[in-house]
Amino acid sequence: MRQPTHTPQATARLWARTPQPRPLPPHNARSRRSAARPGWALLAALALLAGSLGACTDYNPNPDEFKPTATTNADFTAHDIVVGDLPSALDVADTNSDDIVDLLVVANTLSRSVQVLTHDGALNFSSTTLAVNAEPSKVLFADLDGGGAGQIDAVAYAVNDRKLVLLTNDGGTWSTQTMFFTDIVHSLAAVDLNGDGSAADLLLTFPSAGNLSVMVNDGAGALTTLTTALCDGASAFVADNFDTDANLDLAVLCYAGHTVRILLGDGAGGFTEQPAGGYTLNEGPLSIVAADFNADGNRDLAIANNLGASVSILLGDGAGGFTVSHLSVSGRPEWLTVGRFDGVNESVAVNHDAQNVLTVLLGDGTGGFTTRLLNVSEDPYALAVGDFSGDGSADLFSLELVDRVASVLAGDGSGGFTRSVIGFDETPAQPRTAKFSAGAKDDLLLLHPSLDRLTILQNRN
Ligand SMILES: [Ca+2]
Ligand SMILES: [Ca+2]
Ligand SMILES: [Ca+2]
Ligand SMILES: [Ca+2]
Repeated sequence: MRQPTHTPQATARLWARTPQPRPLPPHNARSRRSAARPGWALLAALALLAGSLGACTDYNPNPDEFKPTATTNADFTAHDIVVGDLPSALDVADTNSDDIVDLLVVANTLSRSVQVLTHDGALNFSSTTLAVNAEPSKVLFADLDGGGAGQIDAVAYAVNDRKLVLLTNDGGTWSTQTMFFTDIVHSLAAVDLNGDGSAADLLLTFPSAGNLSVMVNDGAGALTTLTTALCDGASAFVADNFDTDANLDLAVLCYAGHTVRILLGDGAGGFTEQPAGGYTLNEGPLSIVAADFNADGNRDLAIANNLGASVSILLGDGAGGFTVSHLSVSGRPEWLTVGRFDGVNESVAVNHDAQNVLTVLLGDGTGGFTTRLLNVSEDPYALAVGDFSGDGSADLFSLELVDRVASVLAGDGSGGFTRSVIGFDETPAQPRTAKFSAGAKDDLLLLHPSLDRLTILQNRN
């Protein structure tokens, strides 16, 4: 991660031009500036505390280097949706399970509102704006009260205000409930702890406190908060099932100690750690994804170690245990994504901060990986995976900062990619793969914080 070039006096809007929230290491900072941007000084301190780099194994010293073959893209049509002031997060919902997005929700930070947009199926949207009396910086859909997909609710978090806002939808009438936390939330997710499909439970990590909070839902929207002390720098997590019961389990990154902690859920908000202290990674573990890399039916993990120039692969044994290996990659790996780029095996893709390359770790279906480097424009900062070509195998979408472009990297089904480029006037953020119409090809949704709008990149099916 590079040092920010802005002055500390920079306005919120200037910060908003940062296209994607950069890695958010644990921090205590109280200012608006550091709320919108990682706590650089603390990150450096944590990096020093984190100690020496662990050994890397299974390094492929001669990865195939991919050369782009095209520089234009005529496959997408852009549709802009004007929203409130400084939209900084979004989520989508498909309420009738036809794969087509029905609802969008946007956190408008400076408007102090959450905006719900209803899609008519033809790229027309009607909007409901909900005042939240805070500056929301995260937002997600969640069924809080068991109303089902037709009355989906939302949760917003406002880092500047330390507020969590529950927005409950009762037949189109929304009510809000606010909760206050003294510590900053890093990651927020809505989950189903016991796998019964009832109203969502909430999970939050608090890096500075080293805590995980579990907000257990009684099924009707009453939340009971259980706090689990975890580790300094508890940050990103993935919720999945790592053993044989139906209860949701967690893998949580501990930034300061560069470990991943495995928490096996009891379905009621309690967790048992296995093994105590977790597994050691390399420095700066930043992002984590779950997939089944060796096709044995057990969930596995991949973790990007931002300061350790590696991706850790943890193969699950189906009983909550993992076998760990570390794959060396180019510097500063940030955001991991998973896709079947060959149409068959789960593979990993990751961007590298301030470089002009992506790494694809092409899975062989047995837990082994071949490293592919994909040339892109300078400083790729956000990735999405989808089938943009409609051939049944995964493709990549990468946003690149310096030239304000996106690369569409169409997989050839055997691990090769063809690059085409889309240009932007302003740097967009947070690409989401989503479908806005029927057809084999996926569309994309982007956030433009500095332009107060969303952009749908509609694929020409
Ligand atoms: Ca739908
Ligand atoms: Ca489980
Ligand atoms: Ca597996
Ligand atoms: Ca494809």
